[in-house]
Amino acid sequence: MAERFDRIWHNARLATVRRDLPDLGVIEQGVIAARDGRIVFAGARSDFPSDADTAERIDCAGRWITPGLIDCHTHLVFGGNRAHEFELRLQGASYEEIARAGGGIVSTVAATRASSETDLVAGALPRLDVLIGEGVTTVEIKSGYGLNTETEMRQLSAARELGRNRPVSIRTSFLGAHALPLEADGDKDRYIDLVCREMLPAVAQAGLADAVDAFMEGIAFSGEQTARVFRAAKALGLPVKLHADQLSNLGGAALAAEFSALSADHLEHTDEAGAAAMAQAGTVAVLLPGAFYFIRETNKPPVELFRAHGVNMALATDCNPGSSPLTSLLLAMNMGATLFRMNVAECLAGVTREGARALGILGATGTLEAGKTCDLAIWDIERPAELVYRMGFNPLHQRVRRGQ
Ligand code: DI6
Ligand code: FE
Repeated sequence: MAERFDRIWHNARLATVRRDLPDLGVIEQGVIAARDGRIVFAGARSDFPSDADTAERIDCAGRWITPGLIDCHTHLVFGGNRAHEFELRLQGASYEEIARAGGGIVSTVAATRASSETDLVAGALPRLDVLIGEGVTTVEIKSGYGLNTETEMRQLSAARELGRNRPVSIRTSFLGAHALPLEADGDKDRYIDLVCREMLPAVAQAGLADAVDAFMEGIAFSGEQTARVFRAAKALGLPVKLHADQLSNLGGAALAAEFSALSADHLEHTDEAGAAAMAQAGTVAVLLPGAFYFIRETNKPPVELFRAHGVNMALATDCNPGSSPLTSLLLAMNMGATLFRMNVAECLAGVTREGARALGILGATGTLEAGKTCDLAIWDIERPAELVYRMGFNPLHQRVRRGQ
């Protein structure tokens, strides 16, 4: 009997981004077939069963299909904005100086605490819609602007609600250890106690977090404090990730690797030992060129060391009000290439396969292959390099999520 499909996309060029194929795993004359929201065939037309019984056939007229894009590091849900702080920075203040003077993250915390869940969802939707408009089908969203149990949970709950409001998969990370709230009175250890003993168990109990993140930095938390958060996360069965070596090298990459973190993110100041440890642990390097650009960082992440050691690299927007008010993954790819010298295949894998790996969901999404969720981006381009090359131009023809 002929095989049955709900829908096929034919006359397409596929960038499958499969690891086992060279470069981007390109298949000219490609076909994708879906059933029940999953890919059941992604390959050459010549291998596709000619007697297939298909309910709907979509002629792609030679367009390119990539996996739906994945933004694996965002702080999309927050109150207010920090345009005023941007003005101060234009007058000469640095990102770190503003943070130390009580601006920065804690000012967004005040605005977030004053926002209802409805406000938070309404504020994030326009940002999410811009990402979706570029073919994004999965977005990671962190908490970290509540810094108390109630507001952290409200932020995460708003993130989950976004996934019910729009056809997009949301993955959440609890980032209670993002900054020290004012009421902690400078006592970081006591605040970390609160994170580990109260906030994290409550978040885990409510099923609001898929992973646990922390900000290890001079203006945030030490390696010892980060390790306490990670031990508490592991005890609850949650995977970890880390904002590591962004402004200075405190050994964040190595610490993340020690805890088998899914990813270590930023990494502008990571050294060779850190890169080697990440390779050994299979920890993905999530590079965030929007933050590098916006705070005018001069140290680049050691992309060549990552290549030499075989560390997988992802790219994300880091969308947040302070260091990266960026809602374009396409522009993040362009910046990954121009600022960090990543090549086209690395940039495209960075927002698909490696983004999925950084979220621990590579088994379900991130490449075009049978068995995965049918999340696709269909592009009006002549070659994949166009996705990386242009600035401020969106060639998306259509986005498909779960086969729809
Ligand atoms: N690193 C960042 O770049 C963001 N958080 C972090 O840990 C910045 C967050 C902000 O400035 O609001
Ligand atoms: Fe971040």
